[in-house]
Amino acid sequence: MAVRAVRFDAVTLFPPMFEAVSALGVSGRACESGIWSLHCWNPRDFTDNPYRTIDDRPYGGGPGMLMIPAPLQAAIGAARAAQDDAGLTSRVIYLSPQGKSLDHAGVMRLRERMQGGQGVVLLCGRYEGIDERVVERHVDEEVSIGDYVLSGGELAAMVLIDALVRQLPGVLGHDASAVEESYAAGLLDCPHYTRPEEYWRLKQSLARTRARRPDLFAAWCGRKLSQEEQRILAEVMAESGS
Ligand code: 4FV
Repeated sequence: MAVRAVRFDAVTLFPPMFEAVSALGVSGRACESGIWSLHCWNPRDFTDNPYRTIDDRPYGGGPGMLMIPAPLQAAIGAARAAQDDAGLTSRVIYLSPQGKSLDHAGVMRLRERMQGGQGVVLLCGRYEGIDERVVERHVDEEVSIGDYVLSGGELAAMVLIDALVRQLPGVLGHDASAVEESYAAGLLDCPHYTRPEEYWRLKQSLARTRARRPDLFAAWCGRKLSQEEQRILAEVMAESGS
């Protein structure tokens, strides 16, 4: 059964920000290979005034500015229509501190939905947020990535995309690593080590000493060696053919 490519549509004033996940690294490669796709819709492209206004002061006063409904509703509508054209249903997720905390289980639930033919529209606020009427009329779910306030929802949207795309078949070198990762088994991941640096240094000096000063090498080998030293010595012997 062909695995359906998952599709995200982001409503954002800053489409270039999303290149961090769509054009770089593991998620970028997966996007280029068609495992997932991203389309961006800028509310400024849906304004009907020469100033391309997309914000206004909060009704009843208060600090900062809010994103006004009309450009947002039009951009959401365009994203939903595009997903419908692609044969997908749509789920509109608003990234906000008032949302449900994103966790591994939430990522996996959303992955199931998307592999089952649901597109996700990621609504990214800026300023103090968006007019609540847009939330009431167009948002299916509010999601938060943490109890702090960002300058915009874009980073949160990319966190969600990255966490989900890593769980898609064929994205990570070997799907095993997705399973081994933290949380997949409900546990934190075990510590991982690359070979410690001093390992390299010892190996290099052993090989050089053996080559240039077999006397010193013999003396060193005659000492009480640790497990690690014995292992490194064996490697040096093996690699330089003894
Ligand atoms: C946020 C969060 C977040 C709030 C106002 C965007 C900002 C601005 N989104 N998890 N924490 N959003 O701080 O998701 O519009």
